[in-house]
Amino acid sequence: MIFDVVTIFPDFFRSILEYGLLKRARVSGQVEIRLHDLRDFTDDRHRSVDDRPFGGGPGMVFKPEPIFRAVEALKAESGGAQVPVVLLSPQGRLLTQAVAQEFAKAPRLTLLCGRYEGVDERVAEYLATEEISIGDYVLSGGELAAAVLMETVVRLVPGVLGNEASAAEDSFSLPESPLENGAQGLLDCPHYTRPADFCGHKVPEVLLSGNHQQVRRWRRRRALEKTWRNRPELLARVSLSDEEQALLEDIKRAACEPALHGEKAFAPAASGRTVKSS
Ligand code: 9WO
Repeated sequence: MIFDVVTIFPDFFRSILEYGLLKRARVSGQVEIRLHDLRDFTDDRHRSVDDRPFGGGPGMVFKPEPIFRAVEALKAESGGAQVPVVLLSPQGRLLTQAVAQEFAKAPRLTLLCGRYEGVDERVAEYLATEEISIGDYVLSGGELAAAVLMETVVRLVPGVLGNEASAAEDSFSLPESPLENGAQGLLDCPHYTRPADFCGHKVPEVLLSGNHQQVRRWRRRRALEKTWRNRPELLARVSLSDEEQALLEDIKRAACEPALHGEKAFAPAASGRTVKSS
């Protein structure tokens, strides 16, 4: 997969390309990330990419010509293939795991990063095929958003994660481990490692018990609880098994009666409810 990033700060990306997944994906040749300096597509002596906004107001706006010229140059290079052109902007559609999965199918992706007070709207209207936001907050430019998009998409490119790639996409991710939030699932459950007692803060006993059925139930419960507390809107979009429904009811009840249950207590399965073996 090839990413073409158009930016006035290509050096901004150098360090993130040298670490972890993005580095490995590049070194193994599965992903190529090309950085293009927008100023190389200007035609004036000052290499200016911005101009004053029509209608007045503070600041400067990216003018259309250099961005159009940059994308035209990339199109010519890719021989007329239909390449998605993504403008990173807080006015865009929200980036989710589902959107990332769509992007991961493309052999090539062009990312446009704005700066200053904004980008001439004709870029969004006539050049970009998509306008994408990574969240409801304002950044100083599209570069961090482009980096976020690349990392989440590259993880989904087949082969990049090795064995994990299939695991993450397989339907098996539902029964055993909660789906990642963006994949329309639940938030992840808490994780622990040694020491079992850190300054008196103990790892939940069930995780040390070796009882895999109990561990599975506890993780499910804590994933449901985190989701209910922090992202309740996600619960509306996910279909819960009977066991999960019961766990959720119990979580809500426990939250209303913290003295009886203990807010973070683990309720054992001895409730007389049917426990599915799946
Ligand atoms: C600022 C602002 C303030 C109040 C109401 C709306 C607003 N929109 C903006 C805005 O679009 N600022 C941009 C900041 C101007 C171009 C550079 N900036 C930016 C942010 N580029 N890309 C992002 C961004 C943020 C989140 N997800 C993707 C891209």
